[in-house]
Amino acid sequence: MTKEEHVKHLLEDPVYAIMGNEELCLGRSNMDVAKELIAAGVTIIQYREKHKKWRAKYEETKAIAQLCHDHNVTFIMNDSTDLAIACGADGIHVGQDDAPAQIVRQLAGPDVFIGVSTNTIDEMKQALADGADYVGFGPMFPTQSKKDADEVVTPEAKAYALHYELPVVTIGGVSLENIRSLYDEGFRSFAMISAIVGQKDIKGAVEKIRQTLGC
Ligand code: TZP
Ligand code: MG
Repeated sequence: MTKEEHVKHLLEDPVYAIMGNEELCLGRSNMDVAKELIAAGVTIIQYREKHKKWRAKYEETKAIAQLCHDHNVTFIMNDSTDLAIACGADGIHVGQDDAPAQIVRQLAGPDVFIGVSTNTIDEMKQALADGADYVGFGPMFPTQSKKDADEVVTPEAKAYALHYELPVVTIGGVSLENIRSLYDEGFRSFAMISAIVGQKDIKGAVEKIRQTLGC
């Protein structure tokens, strides 16, 4: 798929699923979770695995990336540019402590789809200047899934995000109960861990989210 097609997934599909760290996935293996996400019709998957070593991540993401490609699903690697290149990921998602987007671009080339985690207006401005393709923005609500999460975003940052130049993927504490409120505020893309892979019935969870959003 081209980068434009990945952007299209982000613009047209509100559901952005983040997987990895088995304790966040009810102990299921990453491959099993990836299969369930694809069966649920998810079109964007980010692999965010903080516990395993490089080689183990490489072995499993080679297979998961291939599965995603076979199903036209955008596969994004969290944190690690070298792993993304090695496994053939479509995209790379970096945080404020990872390689800056412009370095990721130098290393991975013009076609790779790059996301940057942001919490403030300055971070959104910098992500744009660095050549990111989208930003993650949050936490929108308190979250249990990331121990060192930033403070919940300010109303000023939220207002800025709603008129920002790049696609904005909201993240952090997004749930079936509150997702509609974010949608009604104008947000259109939602990255979730606990609301999707933390649910026993992944397919059912995705369906309910889509119903709640009416798309
Ligand atoms: N980055 C900011 S908040 C967060 C990440 C990875 C955790 C999101 O998990 P959940 O369970 O959807 O709140
Ligand atoms: Mg990171």
